[in-house]
Amino acid sequence: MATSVSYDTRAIAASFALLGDYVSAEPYGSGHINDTFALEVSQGGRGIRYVLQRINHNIFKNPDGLMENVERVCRHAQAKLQASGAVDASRRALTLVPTKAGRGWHTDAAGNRWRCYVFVEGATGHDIIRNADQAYQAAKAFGAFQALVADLPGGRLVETIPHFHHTPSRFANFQAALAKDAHGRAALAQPEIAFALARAQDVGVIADAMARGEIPERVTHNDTKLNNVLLDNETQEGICVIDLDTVMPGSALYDFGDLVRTSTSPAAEDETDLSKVTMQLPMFEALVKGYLSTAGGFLTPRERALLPFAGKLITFEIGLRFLTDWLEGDVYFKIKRPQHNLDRLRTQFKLVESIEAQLPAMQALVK
Ligand code: ADP
Ligand code: GN1
Ligand code: MG
Repeated sequence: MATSVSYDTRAIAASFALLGDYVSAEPYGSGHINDTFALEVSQGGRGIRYVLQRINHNIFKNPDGLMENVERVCRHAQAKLQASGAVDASRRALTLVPTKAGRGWHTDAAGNRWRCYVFVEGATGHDIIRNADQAYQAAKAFGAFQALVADLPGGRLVETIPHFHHTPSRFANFQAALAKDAHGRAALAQPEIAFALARAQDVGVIADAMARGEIPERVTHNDTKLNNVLLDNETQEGICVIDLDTVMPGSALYDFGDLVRTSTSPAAEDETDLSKVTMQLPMFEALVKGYLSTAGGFLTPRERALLPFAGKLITFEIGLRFLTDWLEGDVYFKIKRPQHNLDRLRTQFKLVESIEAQLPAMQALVK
């Protein structure tokens, strides 16, 4: 849903233990879910930036559980970085700024949950992949993230959104939205609906194998799109994995798959010229190399074998979610134009087709 609400960011910023004077807070980034601001405070006359974020509680029904997860992961990451003697630890993992009351988040009078992070300067979250080195670096960073949280103490993380990557449930949601067609929009997406229905046999491949115990449950990120890892502007190193809202139990395959979805095509997620949408094999190769350089030590043979298919499945799943949101009247993802979700779902399905055509080559590469 498009948001036009304005917030008293000065008052909200005042709740956090910031040692400086409020200068400004500008909307920042291109995330589809939360409201993110680049907050600037002046400290002794020097501008220092933070990220101030409103958690979308329409989507995250348990924001307290979500923030517990985020706090645990940040604490664990920082402890490991400190132990390894990293010099720039505050750029290598997210650091929460506590509130003046010593909490990890602030609740405003309207019930909105806010958090504040140290701003990772000198790094960028890219919406579109530019070269194979970026793909390598992004995949390496997400693999390292999975390795980092593999020994997270304190028990199972809260499931911030249950069944988040249970593709059969996503398919069932799509079928229900189609049956309702509450906004009379199905007529505008007939080829895409047929495309989706024709792939029903794919949806259970990973979820069913997990249920049978053939694929392990791990702590995973679950939203590994390219712009959720910041690449260092100088070195291109994947310096910091961000957007920890969906870190929870899941499959490593969906994490790798979302990198294929977002880092192999030279087109934007909402590109309207579909001729630009294609899975580029050299980018896939770089993703495999980068990912295996950090995750290769713990992946099972079955997980390795399914890496190419995972790229197809999650691209299909996210396409289904855009299609469902289109049918339901744009209630989930932020949109900037009337047919935004329709444009997004078309790029996803075009990419699924491109992956399908190249699956044998992708499988040969992984072998
Ligand atoms: P969403 O869930 O809406 O995608 P994100 O947590 O991904 O929200 O944040 C949105 C954008 O804000 C990111 O894509 C990134 O560009 C930027 N961002 C988030 N956290 C930081 C940070 N600590 N430092 C610098 N930029 C950040
Ligand atoms: C959302 O929050 P953001 O923009 O990083 C969504 C992901 C989708 C993605 C599609 C919590 O990610 O699941 O894959 O959009 N996040 C949530 O671009 O639903
Ligand atoms: Mg994001």
